[in-house]
Amino acid sequence: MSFLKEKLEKEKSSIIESEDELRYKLLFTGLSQVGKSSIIQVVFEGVMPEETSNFLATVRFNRKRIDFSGLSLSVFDLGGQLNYLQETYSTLKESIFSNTKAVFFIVDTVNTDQLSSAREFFRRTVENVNEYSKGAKICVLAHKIDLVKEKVREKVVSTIKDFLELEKYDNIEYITTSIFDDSIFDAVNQVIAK
Ligand SMILES: Nc1nc2c(ncn2[C@@H]2O[C@H](COP(=O)(O)OP(=O)(O)OP(=O)(O)O)[C@@H](O)[C@H]2O)c(=O)[nH]1
Ligand SMILES: [Mg+2]
Repeated sequence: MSFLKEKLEKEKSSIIESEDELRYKLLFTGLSQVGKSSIIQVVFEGVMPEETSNFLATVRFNRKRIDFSGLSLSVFDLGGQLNYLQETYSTLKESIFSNTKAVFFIVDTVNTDQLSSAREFFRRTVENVNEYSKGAKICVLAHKIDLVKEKVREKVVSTIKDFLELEKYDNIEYITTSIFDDSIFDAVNQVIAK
């Protein structure tokens, strides 16, 4: 076996450890800076929303074991920079997407200039879920809604929905969220409670 292949195999088995198979696996994905790490730390780790403003970009991905609401969770936070997503959506996709119970795909409601890239990764997210964790819940979060003026919120939210072509898919939840109010807690609870 070549050195690289061996390294990859080792990495794959370390992503799926036996203890994790018993945990409820949640995946947070989406482009860089959309708020994935902030959501995880605010909802599961008691970090104050204001404390997230200087977070560094996630390198590759992070996995955390968290006990929350009586559930033992395995929470995967995928780094959204393109070089990391390219890796997690290709060589690592089976390990990343297998055994997943719910996937949150986060979209920024303010920086909408990268929506075509978001659509591509959303499409691949659905594809990977269907291939490796059929039946897992998929929830799109139209996030950072606090930054969008009330009178244009509806329009922005429906533009994102159209852009991701959500009408093409069945059973995908679409929720508007912010870490600055209860909406993010409600969204996560709603998805994992079902
Ligand atoms: N206004 C506002 N800002 C938010 C919200 N959620 C996250 N942010 C900010 O968005 C920025 C990026 O957040 P991160 O959580 O690091 O983004 P990420 O998706 O993990 O980025 P990568 O690790 O590069 O993939 C931070 O400055 C956060 O404070 C929100 O609901 N509202
Ligand atoms: Mg991050």
